[in-house]
Amino acid sequence: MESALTARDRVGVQDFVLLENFTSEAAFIENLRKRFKENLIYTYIGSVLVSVNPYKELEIYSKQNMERYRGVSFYEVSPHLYAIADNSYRSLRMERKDQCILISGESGAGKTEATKKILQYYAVTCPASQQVETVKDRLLQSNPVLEAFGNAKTLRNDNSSRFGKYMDVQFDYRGAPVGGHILNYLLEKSRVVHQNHGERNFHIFYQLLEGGEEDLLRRLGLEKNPQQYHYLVKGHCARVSSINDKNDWKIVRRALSIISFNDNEDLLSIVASVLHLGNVQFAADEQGNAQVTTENQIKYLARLLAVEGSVLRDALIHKKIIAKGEELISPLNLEQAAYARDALAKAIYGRTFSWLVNKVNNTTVLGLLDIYGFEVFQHNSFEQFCINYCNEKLQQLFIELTLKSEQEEYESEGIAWEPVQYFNNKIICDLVEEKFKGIISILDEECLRPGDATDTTFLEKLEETVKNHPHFLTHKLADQKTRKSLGREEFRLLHYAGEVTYSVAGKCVHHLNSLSLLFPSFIPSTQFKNSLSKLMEILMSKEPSYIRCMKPNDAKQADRFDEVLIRHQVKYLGLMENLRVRRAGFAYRRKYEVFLQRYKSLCPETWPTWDGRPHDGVAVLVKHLGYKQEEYKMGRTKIFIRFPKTLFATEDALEVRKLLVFCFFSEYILKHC
Ligand code: AD9
Ligand code: MG
Repeated sequence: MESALTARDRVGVQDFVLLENFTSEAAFIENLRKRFKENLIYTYIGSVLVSVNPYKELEIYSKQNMERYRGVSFYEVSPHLYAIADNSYRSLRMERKDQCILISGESGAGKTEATKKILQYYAVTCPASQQVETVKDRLLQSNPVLEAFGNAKTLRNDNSSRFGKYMDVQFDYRGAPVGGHILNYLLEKSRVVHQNHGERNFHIFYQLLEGGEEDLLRRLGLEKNPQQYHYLVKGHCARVSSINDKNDWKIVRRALSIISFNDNEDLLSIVASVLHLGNVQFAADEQGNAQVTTENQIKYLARLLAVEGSVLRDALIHKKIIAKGEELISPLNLEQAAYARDALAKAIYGRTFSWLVNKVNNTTVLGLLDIYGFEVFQHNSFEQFCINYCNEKLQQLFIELTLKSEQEEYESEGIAWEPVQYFNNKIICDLVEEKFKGIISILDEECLRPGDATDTTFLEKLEETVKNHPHFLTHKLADQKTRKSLGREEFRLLHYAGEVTYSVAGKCVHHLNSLSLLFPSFIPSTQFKNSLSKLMEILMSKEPSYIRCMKPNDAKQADRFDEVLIRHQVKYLGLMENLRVRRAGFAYRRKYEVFLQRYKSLCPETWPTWDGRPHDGVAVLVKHLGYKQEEYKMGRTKIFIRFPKTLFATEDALEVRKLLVFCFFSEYILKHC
């Protein structure tokens, strides 16, 4: 039998708070590495679960394994998503408090997989009935549909979520799921018309072309070959070895029918119309005005979208301006017409996606949040800005709630709290969202200003307003050395996770301007800010659990642990900070009942049973074990132990005792049988 001590050497500790050298990042990473090598991808920091993507199928998600976690105390079993899921579910039922599970991490770290596995856990372990079966089905089946329309292959992840998702699951008084609700955040619509090299458009387009039955494709006027469609060839990788579009199509079709879409074909008509729209071409007439040259596409579009062809054609090559209360129609040049076409394609797709989410919802709490991870590309535009701002907000929530709950626990247990120093990223959130002087305010103001607003005026305004901010930099504001790394149409933000340089060229102001012309009520950045702040309100009202996902390498490979990449994530997920807060007081805490149950065999007075209050039993037990005054504190319902080594000694004693009992029985058997 392996002793507790050697097992710890080999597989590390299952809770970082038990690390002797808890301030050392190297020790932290070493612990992760050991566990990763043994396929132990989950580790705790107190009640926070840290997960490292294994990039291979592990045998830990079976029904039997789910049963192991059902109703079992957090620390009795090895760390797992299921423990978090089960713990939230139990708190929901016992304490009648809404719960939420926040899943964060960078692109490809495993957030979506974690969400799906948690949903599966609930589907299998929660009580069932006919109605519940329907709800479960709908919840589970909404996933492939939303992934088909909202996920795409990117350089970082072959199945990258290009929208944020917050999912509520409602349980009845018996603890059975009776409803669900999904909120979606900012779909990356620019992908509909453009993809970077090595990336794809949303999965649904390829699935439809690869898997769609012949007569369906004929009705939609589509050819099987993705190369025929301008919107599908920008990234030069229509086919990806890890993705089976044909198979996925079957899954999506089935899922669509389970969530009872009778109007499947309408939905697919819209998908097809986006592809046709992408193939609409223009040529300039003598005046330089754009004319449509692809009549065939207009014909299909008219049919699929049920509009008049001539109206659509006119709309694509003209713009409407309202000046001094009068409506003016003026022609577009080639570039403008192409821009309008793409804007229309994005808008159609974006609205279809929202419609789809609504449809899934119309059929209500434990929330699951799976949002896009922090992103840094070579070229970062408005969308990366929104995504990173969202992550910044989640980090802020994490810091506030972790500290808050730590503090509250000490208070409720009657134990003195000493404040901890930590980096609060509120300063960066303010820089983005403050009224009048935040980046979003300035951006919107510039967008709404008619006529002369440009990317440059936006940048100048930004420089003027936030010039002395320690987390903001532009070419003009930078010192000699840094200046070289910044273009004139860029600004840099120092996020909690690291520096990101954003481009304003042609993206920000221009992009927003034309969109707000198409949909006057649509001001994306403020809208995004408002929906985020609503989300934060929802999350604040619930009791949070956290899953922090990490990716071990950029090659999407199993068994590769890239230390540099891991270190970066440890840093920007704020894990060391989290550990420090957790260890600032007591490394380990357990309810008296749980502690007594586990260790009662170590003391003759508590073994085999203790008849008094668990609190008193633990007091007798730790006295017997020789705990010193400064090593622990007795709270109202829990014992708090300050140093890991105290606990290790107790654990080792338990191992030795098990060994003794085992020897005793062996001897007994040998003698008597
Ligand atoms: V993004 O921000 O949406 O781009 P996610 O959602 O964090 O990202 P995702 O869950 O999609 O990442 O995981 C990426 C890939 O890693 C999956 O497609 C799986 O192939 C792989 N993965 C992730 N988690 C697990 C796991 N627990 N077991 C096995 C996994 N493979
Ligand atoms: Mg995802």
